[in-house]
Amino acid sequence: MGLTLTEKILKAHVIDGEFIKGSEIGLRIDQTLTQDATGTMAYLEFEAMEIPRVKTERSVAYIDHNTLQSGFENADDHRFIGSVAKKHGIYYSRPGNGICHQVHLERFGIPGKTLIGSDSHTPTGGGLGMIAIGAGGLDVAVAMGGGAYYITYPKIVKVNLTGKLQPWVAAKDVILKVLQIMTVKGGVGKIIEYTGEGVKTLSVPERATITNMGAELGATTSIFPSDEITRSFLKAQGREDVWSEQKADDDAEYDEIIEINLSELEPMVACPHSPDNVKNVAEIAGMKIDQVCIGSCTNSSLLDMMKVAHILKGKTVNPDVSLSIAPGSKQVLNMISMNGCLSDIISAGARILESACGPCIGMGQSPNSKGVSLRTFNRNFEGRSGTKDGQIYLVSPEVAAISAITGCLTDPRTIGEMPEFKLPEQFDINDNMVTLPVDVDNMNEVDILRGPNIKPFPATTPLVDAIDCKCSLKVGDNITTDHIMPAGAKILPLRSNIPEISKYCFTVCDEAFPERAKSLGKSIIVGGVNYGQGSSREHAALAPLHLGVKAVLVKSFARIHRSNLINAGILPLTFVNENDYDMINEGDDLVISGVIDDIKNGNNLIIKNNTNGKEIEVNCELSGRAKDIIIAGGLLNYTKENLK
Ligand code: MIC
Ligand code: SF4
Repeated sequence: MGLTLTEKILKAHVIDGEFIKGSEIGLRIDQTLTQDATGTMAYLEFEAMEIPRVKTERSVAYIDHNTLQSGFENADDHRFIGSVAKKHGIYYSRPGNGICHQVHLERFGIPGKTLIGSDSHTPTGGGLGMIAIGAGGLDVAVAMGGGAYYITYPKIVKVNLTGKLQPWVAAKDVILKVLQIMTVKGGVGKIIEYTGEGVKTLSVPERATITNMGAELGATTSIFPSDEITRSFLKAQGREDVWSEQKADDDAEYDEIIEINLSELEPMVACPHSPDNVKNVAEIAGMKIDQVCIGSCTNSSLLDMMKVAHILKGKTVNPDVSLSIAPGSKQVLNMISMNGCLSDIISAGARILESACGPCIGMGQSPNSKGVSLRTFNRNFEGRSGTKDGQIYLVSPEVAAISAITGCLTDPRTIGEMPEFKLPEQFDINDNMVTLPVDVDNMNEVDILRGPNIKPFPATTPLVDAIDCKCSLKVGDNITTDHIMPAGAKILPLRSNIPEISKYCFTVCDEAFPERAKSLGKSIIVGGVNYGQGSSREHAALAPLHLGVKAVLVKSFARIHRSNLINAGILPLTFVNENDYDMINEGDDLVISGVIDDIKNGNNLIIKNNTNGKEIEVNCELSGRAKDIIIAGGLLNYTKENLK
C-alpha cells in the first residue's frame, strides 16, 4: 500500500514512538518560528533550558504582532528577542519585515521539511509542501534545543480538488467551503492533505491561504504537494535549490475523503462569530458595511494585493466605509510600490498600515459600535476586533475590495471580466531586515537586553495526590483562547508579564474571574466542547496557572491548548459522560483523590462534588511522556530533569 504525503514526511522525521495511527510520535523538527507575542515566553523558556545554541536547521524570530508600541513594553520585547536571537543562533526578522507566515513562506520554508511555530497559523507553510504545525512556545523552545515535538499520529483527510476556480472566486472560498463541511472542530486529530487535478490550478500563495486557515478546522496541519508550481515560486524567490518534489503515492489510502469541484464554488463569507458560520455571498449580498480590512497572514500576498489594486483602480472608497490595507511583508509592499498597485490603492482612499498583524489581533482599527466589518482574516471570534459588539465577516480580498467601493457586501462576479493575475518571474529579494546571529565563538559578547516588564516564566509545582477545591468558572461550548486570554492593543503588551496579564484572564466571559480565582487559591474550570480553540498562546494556560487553576474539565479540547495545559502542569480532564456537565456549577466544592496513581495507571478519575453529593467520572488520557510531564509539574520541569 502506498503512502500519503503526510505519512512520507512524518516517517522521515519520526525519532520516538511507534508509527501507528492514534499513538504518540516524536518528530525531529527542522525549522522553528516564533512571533513576538508568544516569543518572549518561548525565549525565556529556551534560556531556562540552558542550551547555548539552537540545534535546528533554521530558527527564525519574527516581530509582527505587537508593533503598536504605545508604551515601552513592546519595544523592550523586540529588543529582548533580537538579543536572544543574536546570541543563540536564531535569524531575527525585524519589525517592518512582515507577518511571520508570509515571510517564512517567501524566504525560509522548504518542501518536505518539518516546521513548528509558536503561532497557530504556522500551517501556512503547508502551501509549500512542508509539515508545518502550530505549537505552544515551550514546545518550540524544546525543539530549538533539539528535542522532539510530539503529536498524536493523525488521521489523514484527502481533499480532492477537481475543476478550476471561476473568475473572482478565490482560494479563500475553498477553505471557507471546507470549513462549512468540516466545522471548527472537524479537523481535530487530523491532517488535511490536498490532492487532485485542481491543485495544479492554484499558485503557492493561494495554497498557503488554504493551509493557513486550516487552523480554523482545529486540524494539526494541512498540506499541498510540492510540484512544478512550487518550483517556479521558489525560483522566483531565488531559492530553486531548496525545491524537491513532494507527493502522495497514487495508491495512498486516506481515512476520509472530501470532494471539492473548484468550478462549482461561489464567493463565500463566514458570518459572526465563527469561521465555520459560512454562507454564499449571494445569500446576504447588499448588507450595509462600515469597515473593510484587507491583510493578515491569510490574505496579504502580492497576488492578493494586485487583485485588490485592480478592483480599486480609478474608484473611491465608499463614503460610509473605512478601508485599511496591510500588505503581508516588506517584499509585497515594495513590489506593489514598484508596479504601481500601491498608488492605485492609495488613490482610492485606502488607509495603508504597516506590514504586520495589526487589526487581525485587535491592534488598532477596531470597528465602530455594532459596526459591520468585512475582513480578509481567518478569525471572527466575538470581541477579537476590539469592539465587543462588532460584527465581523470573513471574506476574500476580491469580495472585500469591491464591497469597500459599493458600501455593501457585494458579489465580485458583478465586476465584469477578470484579467489574468500572474506571479512575477522574479520577486524583489532583499533580506536586509533579517539580522543574522553571531558566530558561536562570539556569542558570549552578546548581552541579553531585558526590560522591566519581562518577568520570568511562572513557577510550577509537581502534581499533588489530592485536589480539593472549588469550581471557579463554568463556561459553554467553543470557548476560544481569545475568551481565555484576550489580546488587543491594551492587553498584548503584557505578554511578557504573566502576573499582570492574568488580571484579564476570562474577563470577556466574567470580569470577576481573575479576582475570584486568585482569592480561592486553587480551583477547577469547567467547559463544553472544543475548549481552547484558536490561538497557540500558552498564556491561555499560564494565566490560569498563575491564578491557581489545577484542572480544566470539559467535554472536549482543541489540540494546541490541551498540550499547553499539560506543558503548564494543569490537568486536562474530559467528562466520560457528557451529561455530567450539568452536575457541576460554579462555586461547587470538588474533590479528586488518588490523582497520581490514577494518572500513572491510566485510570479514569472520580470527582466528588461535595455540594450536591454526585460523583463524576472523568478521563485524563495521557501518553507515557505526557503523564511524566504532568507529574513533574509541566514541561519545563520535565525537560530540566531529563537534561540532567
Ligand atoms: C492569533 O491569530 O490568534 C495569534 C495572535 O496569531 C495567535 C498567537 C498569539 O496569541 O500570540 C495564534 O494564532 O496562535
Ligand atoms: Fe497575525 Fe492574525 Fe495571522 Fe495571527 S492570524 S499570525 S494575528 S495575522
